[in-house]
Amino acid sequence: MASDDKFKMASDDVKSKPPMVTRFGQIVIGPPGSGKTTYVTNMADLLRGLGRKVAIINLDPANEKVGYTADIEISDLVSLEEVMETMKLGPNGGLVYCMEFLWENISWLEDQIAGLDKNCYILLDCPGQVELYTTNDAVRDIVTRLTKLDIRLCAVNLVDSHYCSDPGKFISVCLTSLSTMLQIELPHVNVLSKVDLVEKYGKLQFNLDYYTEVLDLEYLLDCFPEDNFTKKYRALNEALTGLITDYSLVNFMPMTIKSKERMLAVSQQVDKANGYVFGVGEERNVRNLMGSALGGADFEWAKTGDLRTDYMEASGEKAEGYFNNDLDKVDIGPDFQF
Ligand SMILES: Nc1nc2c(ncn2[C@@H]2O[C@H](COP(=O)(O)OP(=O)(O)OP(=O)(O)O)[C@@H](O)[C@H]2O)c(=O)[nH]1
Ligand SMILES: [Mg+2]
Repeated sequence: MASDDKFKMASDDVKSKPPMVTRFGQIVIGPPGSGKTTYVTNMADLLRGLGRKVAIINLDPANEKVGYTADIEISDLVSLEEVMETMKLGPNGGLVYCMEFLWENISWLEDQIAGLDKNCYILLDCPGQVELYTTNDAVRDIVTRLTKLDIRLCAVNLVDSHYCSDPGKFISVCLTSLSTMLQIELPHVNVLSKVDLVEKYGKLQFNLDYYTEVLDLEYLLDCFPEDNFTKKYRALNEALTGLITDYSLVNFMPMTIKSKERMLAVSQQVDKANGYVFGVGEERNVRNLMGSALGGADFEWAKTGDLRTDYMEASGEKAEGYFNNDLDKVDIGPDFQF
């Protein structure tokens, strides 16, 4: 068991560090179970397959069984179990404490990152506590510090796509995503994850594009029952849709780890958002550059067409075989299917 001293905040020890090399990466955030760790595992495989050097940083001390080997592991700094026991906290409070502890000891993370290969692309896997991204300042302070060290991050916010089948829940996740974008202050890509399961809890009221573009949320209000019991709930949702629409910041990219095409589309969007496409003296090979550039126009013509055929329409017609492009040469995990 650790002594109280072990978890004493150490803000006084944080010294300013010399500037580090320019690096690019993604910080993967989102509610519990939205698929962050699975995404990090498969995104690392995909990017490595495209020729990038990837380093994974696990910032979730509650992660137990993960499909990747982390290059930097928060549990080497702080153990969730010990925090819960020593500080008499539950799992949620413990996790928030761990992230605050990491911020107070940010020099530890800086030293670890300084030890990584200078050409590596960084993937940060984060805990699923929503308050860490909407109200608590620790994650924002950590990423601000990393940005000052010229680590150019894009936040990838995963939201489980099954929320699309419930209008109230969808409005709520749009609001959480908006609030996360405003709080984290990073280039941001929102992703509807597990889109292969989008209709698991019922058929969607609208096309998938409706949910990815988040354009006319007020149509969702027609899906609420018109009775006295839910009148106030409907009025609340009306106010919220107005707020989300006024900001006009939230939209989503649909993604499933079962589709390399979709994962690549997300990585291309992220490459534009964090500036990776423009590069800074980083070693690049042709395949890697193709990975950043390829396909944008192809995906544009039917933003969700393949997903509708594969996972939503009852036609049962699945795309078979290979895509006859560079993706065929990329070897990634067994979860992928064509
Ligand atoms: N069908 C399907 N399942 C997925 C996909 N992505 C993740 N999952 C499953 O969703 C579950 C949760 O995934 P995780 O990667 O652990 O989610 P997480 O966000 O890291 O969870 P926490 O760390 O607990 O917040 C696992 O059973 C995954 O196998 C997907 O694209 N499709
Ligand atoms: Mg996880």
